[in-house]
Amino acid sequence: MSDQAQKPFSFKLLKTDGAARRGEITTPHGVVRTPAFMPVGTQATVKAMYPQQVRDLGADVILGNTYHLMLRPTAERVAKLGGLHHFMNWPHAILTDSGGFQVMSLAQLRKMSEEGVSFRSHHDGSKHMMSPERSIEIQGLLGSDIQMQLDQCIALPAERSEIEEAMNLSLRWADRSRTQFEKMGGPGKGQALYGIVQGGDNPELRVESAQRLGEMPFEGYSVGGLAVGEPQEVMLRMLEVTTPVMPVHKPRYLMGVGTPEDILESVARGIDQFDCVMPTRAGRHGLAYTRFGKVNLKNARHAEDPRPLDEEADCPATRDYSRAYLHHLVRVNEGLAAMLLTWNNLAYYQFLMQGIRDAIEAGTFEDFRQKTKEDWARGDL
Ligand code: PRF
Repeated sequence: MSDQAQKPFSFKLLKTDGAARRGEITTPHGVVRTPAFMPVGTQATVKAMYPQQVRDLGADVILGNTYHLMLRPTAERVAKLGGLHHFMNWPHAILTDSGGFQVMSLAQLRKMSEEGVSFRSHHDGSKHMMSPERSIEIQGLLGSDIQMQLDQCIALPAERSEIEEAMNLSLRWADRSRTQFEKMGGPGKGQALYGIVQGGDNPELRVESAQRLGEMPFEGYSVGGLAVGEPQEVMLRMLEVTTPVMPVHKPRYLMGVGTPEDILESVARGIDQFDCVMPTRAGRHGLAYTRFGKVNLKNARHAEDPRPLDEEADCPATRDYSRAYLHHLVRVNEGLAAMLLTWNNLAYYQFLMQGIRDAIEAGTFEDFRQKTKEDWARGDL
């Protein structure tokens, strides 16, 4: 892998506008323009999309999931078949989540200990152990460019003592993850490992977590444990106290967020990377994101509407199909409904990110933010 050795992981901060940042992450599988939205490809596929289509929309990086892929088809099998990029025919950057969050939300009979999480598969009940070391080992077998430490994310609201315990455990796991990552030669292959800030809805714990993590040598830093049941204003307040104490010259990734508004407001508070199932999942449930807010195509009001979702858009799904037709496809539950609406939604998310990046570069982010919010508020007429 000599070409990988020539292209180590790096992050360049190109421009700031207020707290918003425009940057560039270099990985062995290409450059990621930030702020970036990473479409979710949990099962080695961005559901209902061809990889080339995802690329054509402007995605530089997608997200894969350790938990799902370790169970099926297994990380060992993906490695034997040439790694995740080759397996799924996505030659661009891939970020993988560590599995802790998915174990907590999906697996059965979970048991947490200092060592890690033992659990049973939600498919066949088979027994597994996820430790910080095993998670890094799996992400190494998958060959992802950007890897995540194993952490403990707890749902909110929660007691301070519970939040503090999870934060401290996550910090100890950060250290073990780093040791394993170095042992496997990750940095030498141009791969990156991000530490994850926890601390729930407690500002003091958020600051402590970010500071202690910042003293450890990671290529990037994630903010976890948000968008887990708290109001949006609490999430944004946590970002306001956290990002100022995070390393300036490393990328910052807000995990599992969010709506277009969450993304816009989080960029305004210094976040560089996002992932969320929202555009893809909503697309499979008849919901379209557009410049003028959300459109629920299940609704009978679209049954005879000949207009496309947005005639000025570049995406064929958005521009070339009537709302009446999309409504029909959703109502009869056709596969094409999911394909077209996912395409539209990811196109809108990437359009939003491009607008954000252009505005930061031009020093007009504040105007862009206001204008974008006005358009959403106008609603779909
Ligand atoms: N930790 C990890 N993955 C995550 C989260 C987290 O806290 C979240 C929370 N929004 C989403 N995905 N490892």
